[in-house]
This record gives sequence, structure tokens and C-alpha cells, in this order.
Amino acid sequence: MTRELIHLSDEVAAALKEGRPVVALESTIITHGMPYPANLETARDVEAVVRDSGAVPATIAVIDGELRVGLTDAELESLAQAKGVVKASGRDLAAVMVRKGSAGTTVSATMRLADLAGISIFATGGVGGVHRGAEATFDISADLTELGHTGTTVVCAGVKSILDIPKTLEFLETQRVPVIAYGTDDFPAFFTRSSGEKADHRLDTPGEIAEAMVLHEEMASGTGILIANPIPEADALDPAFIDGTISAAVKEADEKGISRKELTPFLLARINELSQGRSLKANIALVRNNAALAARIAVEHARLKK
Ligand code: PSU
Repeated sequence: MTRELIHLSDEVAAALKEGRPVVALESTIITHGMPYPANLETARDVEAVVRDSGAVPATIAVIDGELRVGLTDAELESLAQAKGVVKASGRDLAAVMVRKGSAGTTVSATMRLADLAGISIFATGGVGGVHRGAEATFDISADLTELGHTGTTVVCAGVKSILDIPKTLEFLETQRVPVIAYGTDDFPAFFTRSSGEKADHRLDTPGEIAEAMVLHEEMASGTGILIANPIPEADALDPAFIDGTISAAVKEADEKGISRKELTPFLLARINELSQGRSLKANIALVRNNAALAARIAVEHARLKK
């Protein structure tokens, strides 16, 4: 086979060639994580935040069977409105490509493609994890096993309490994935600044995180790094309110028999409805915050690699 495997936009290709900072962005958040038009506004906004912080954004998706790194605005718009698009984790990519389909890439697929493209850092909202009740269902996100195999640094706001957070942290430990909280001792829980669990490590500056990335790579650790960046204080939701909303959504999913890859999108949409849009507003704020941190880390990382 002689076809090109991944297609970089001219801007991303030039930045990578010149060793300039690049931040990868996922697209399942556009296709399955947020409703239209908030998904499109957020995708555009997050790219602008990355640029304002001195890096080049590289939104990743599958478009008509092509693995694309860096999308045009028209492509963002069509993904944001597409119906029935696949939610692709790494294992789905080949089949979607063969039938020339389009897909939003999850954290696992985006890490894989960022790594192939030579991009070291990736910003998202929340990673998937070990679902509540996984001891019976075995529902553990492929994001966690990909973190155990692919050397991309992922900036997130922790994981949502739709998941079993202690088990997610245990699984990351088994996968040898460093979990570093930015500017806090606690592991954040997406909508709230603390999950009640401690993070393994705390680093306080983008420069320190970039240094840790370089050292982790020099030791041939072979895993990703998870950076947990708490939601800004002003945007955080009240823990009692959001925990109640999440529990109601989890119960409803259970009663309706929703499982596997439909579960996370169902819970996100339901939590948004039940919270009357408050969860979506918080989600947008934390993704922007993560994009800004990832760009600042990418700038420091590019400087260290020069
Ligand atoms: N969590 C969120 N928002 C999201 C996702 C997770 O708060 O949009 C998406 C991400 O793309 C993540 C995926 O990689 O869901 C995980 O899906 P699953 O739990 O089916 O592995």
C-alpha cells in the first residue's frame, strides 16, 4: 500500500517541521460530547485559545476515510452538524477508513494519531475511565489502555464522577501512567476542583511539566502522561448539585440498559438536560482552560527540544 496514512494541514506540517509548538485536539467532543451549535462554537474557540497562547491547534478527525490532523473551518462546521457519525476509538479507525466514513476521534484515537503525526501534547475536557459497576460490566475506556501504550501527554480536567474515580486511578497506576495535578494536590473531578482523591504528583508550572515530559520520554517509559488541570474556581459547579444530577443520569442509563460506547454520550447529554445547561457551560470553560495550559506546556516543550 502506497497511500499516505495521515494527512496534515499545511499549517500543522510547517509548524512540526520547524519544531514550533503544536497542540492536538480531539473531535468526539464535537460529534458526541456537546450539542450543536455549542460544539462548533467551542471547537472554534478552543483553537483560538491555543493560538492566543502561542501554539498551533491541530484538531484531529476522520473525514471521508482520511485521517486528518488540522481541519479547515468548513470541516469543523460539517463535523459539528453531521448525523450518525462514528465515535472512533483507536481500534475503529481502520474499518472507518476502508469504508470512507467520517468519525469523531476519542482520546484514545486522537493520542494514536497525534503520536503518528509527531505531536507530543493534546488537550481535551475529560478522559474516559473505569465506569461505575465495572466489576460487573467490565466497561473500562480504551483511553486508559492507550495512555498505557502511547507517549502523548494529555491535559484534562480530571475525570467525571459518571466514572468510578478511585478505580480509574488504580487502573492508570497498573498501566504505568503518571498522573500529575497542575497547581493542586487533589485529583480534580471535571465539574469540581477535587474528587476527594489525591493526585500522585503535583507540578506548578508549564515549564516543570514540559521538563517531566522530556525526562519521561528519555527514559523510554513508553506511556502517556495525564495532566489533571482543575476547572477554574469561578466556573466550578456545586459538588452536591452535580453529584445528584450525575447519579440520576447513571440510574436512568442503567434502567434503559444503555451500555458500551453509547453510555458516555448518553450520560453527557442527560447531565446537560438535567442541569439545565449548567454542566455544558462548565464543560466549555474547562476545555478552554485545558487548551490554554496545553499550549503553554507545548511552548516550553518546544523550547526544551530545540
Ligand atoms: N468525557 C467527557 N466528554 C467527552 C468524552 C468523555 O466529559 O466528550 C469523550 C472523549 O472523546 C473520550 C470518550 O475519549 O468520550 C470516552 O468514551 P468511552 O467512555 O466510551 O471510552
